[in-house]
Amino acid sequence: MLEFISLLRQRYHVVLNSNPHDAHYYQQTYEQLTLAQAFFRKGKVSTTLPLQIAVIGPTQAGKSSIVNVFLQSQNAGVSPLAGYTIHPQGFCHGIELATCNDVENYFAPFSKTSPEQLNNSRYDCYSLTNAQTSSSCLPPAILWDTPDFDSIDSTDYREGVLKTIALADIIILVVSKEKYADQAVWDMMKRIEPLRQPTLICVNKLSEDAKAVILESLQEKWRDYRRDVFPEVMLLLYQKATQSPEIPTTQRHVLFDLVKKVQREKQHRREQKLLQMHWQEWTKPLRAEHEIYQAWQQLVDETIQQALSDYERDYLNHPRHYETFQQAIAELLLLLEIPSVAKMMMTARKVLLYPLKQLRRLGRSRTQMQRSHEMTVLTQLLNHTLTELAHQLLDKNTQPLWRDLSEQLRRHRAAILHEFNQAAENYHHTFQQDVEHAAQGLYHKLEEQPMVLNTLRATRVTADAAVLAITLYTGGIGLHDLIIAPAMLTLTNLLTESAIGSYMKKVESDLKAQQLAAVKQHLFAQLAQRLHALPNHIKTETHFGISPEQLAAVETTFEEKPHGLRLL
Ligand SMILES: Nc1nc2c(ncn2[C@@H]2O[C@H](COP(=O)(O)OP(=O)(O)OP(=O)(O)O)[C@@H](O)[C@H]2O)c(=O)[nH]1
Ligand SMILES: [Mg+2]
Repeated sequence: MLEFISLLRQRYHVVLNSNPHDAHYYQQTYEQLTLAQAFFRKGKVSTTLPLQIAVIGPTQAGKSSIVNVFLQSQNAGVSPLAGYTIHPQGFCHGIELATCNDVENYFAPFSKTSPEQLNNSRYDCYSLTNAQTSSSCLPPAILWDTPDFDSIDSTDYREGVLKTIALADIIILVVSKEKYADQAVWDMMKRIEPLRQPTLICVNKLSEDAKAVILESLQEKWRDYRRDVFPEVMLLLYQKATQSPEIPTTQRHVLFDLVKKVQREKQHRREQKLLQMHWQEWTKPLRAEHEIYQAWQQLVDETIQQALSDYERDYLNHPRHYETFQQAIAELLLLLEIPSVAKMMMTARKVLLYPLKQLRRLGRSRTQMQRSHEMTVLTQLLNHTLTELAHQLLDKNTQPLWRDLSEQLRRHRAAILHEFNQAAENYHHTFQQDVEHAAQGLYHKLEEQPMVLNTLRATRVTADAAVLAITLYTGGIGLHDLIIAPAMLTLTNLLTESAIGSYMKKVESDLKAQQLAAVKQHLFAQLAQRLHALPNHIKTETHFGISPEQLAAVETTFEEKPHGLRLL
């Protein structure tokens, strides 16, 4: 799951940078994912970590001052300049720094540096040092001072804040009299609720008379944003002389009480809850993308289905355009080896010293060079399919992803045409074997009917048609000329009405079925595959590119379905 969250977060980051108009929405989710990623990372190391306490809050609330008060030291840098602390800074109190290696693993790829070396040229750094004090207000723990999360610049160093929050077992929220009601504060408190950290709210820089009002108002805010119990509050009066807050004597042990509420064993459960809460929202743009891809696949399939029916209508079942079976009859004529034709041709040309069967082979390559009507139909259908898809994409232009698809179709159009024509040539070439096979089938059937065979051989029209067939194979005429030649039409009628008439029909319909299957498999299925894969070429900066399979695979690992139903 951690891997998937990391991937998702990285994809949000990329998309965020290329979609300035939706930046706010993507930024929010990106930050939630930063928190979640960090929280899951904590889950991997939490058993070996010392207790972690994070002091968080808006800028100038007095976070660094409170860190110092709890440590009873001057470790944290305090300043009247807003946004003074910009890196997480941890202080080991009552524990050995040397035992904190897992903190380093947790923060990676952030670098650990000394507090002096932290500077605003790099935000992906933190420091971890020994507090060198022993405070009676603080249990053994790493106490973290954090940057603010509300100033304009804070988005630059937000990751460090979120990482520290996710690491914390206890949260100390520091607000001042001016800032306790700020939206940024409560958005953050709401965001971290699923982490279920015992919390202390410190209200700093208070005046005596404001105490009661602020406490009441805080309670109200908490109720508006959180569903858990209102936590312990520490009201800190504005200290004019020391310029630093003072912990009320009655609350010196408040952190020790909070330690008792830490339940690390519930980490895994909380991770699940966090997922459950946000999963649908985080993956919403992914699903929208998948829907578009699915619609694209469907559009491709429908358009190709239409092209196939057009192929049947415009070629296979077209009375004037369908040539393949006639070609089989031309082949048959050569197999008949009509003596009178052979004699006639022999005197006419030297080349015809060959037996007729060999002549057919000789002529084959020339026939293939001629463009058959079938090939013309197929090319037209492809052009029509691509144009139709382009139009449909233009209609859906509203969504960026559809625009990207449209662009890809435009870019790949020439290559697709080329590949298709190549495949069509191959198909046509290979299919000649089927044509030959059909002719041989007819010939063998005729052999079973010597009467018909002899009549055919002796008929004048057969000889005429055979001459035409030879002319076709030697490149003198095209297939279409052959089909419309009266001798051919008469011969075809003769065969249809002969004893092998019904067999002829069967051969013709079998040939068509084979042809349709071949065109479907070798041309249109390939085309569909090519078009289905078009989204893979879209630039990765503009879309998430996480496949439905990847998403489904990670969802199967949920112990509870994200919408709250228990898996049976
Ligand atoms: N007079 C007085 N000044 C205070 C008190 N608490 C904090 N301050 C001052 O408020 C200013 C900000 O305090 P910090 O502790 O640096 O605040 P912060 O929340 O860490 O601020 P950033 O790191 O900038 O986000 C400093 O100048 C402190 O001296 C107080 O009780 N009395
Ligand atoms: Mg500070």
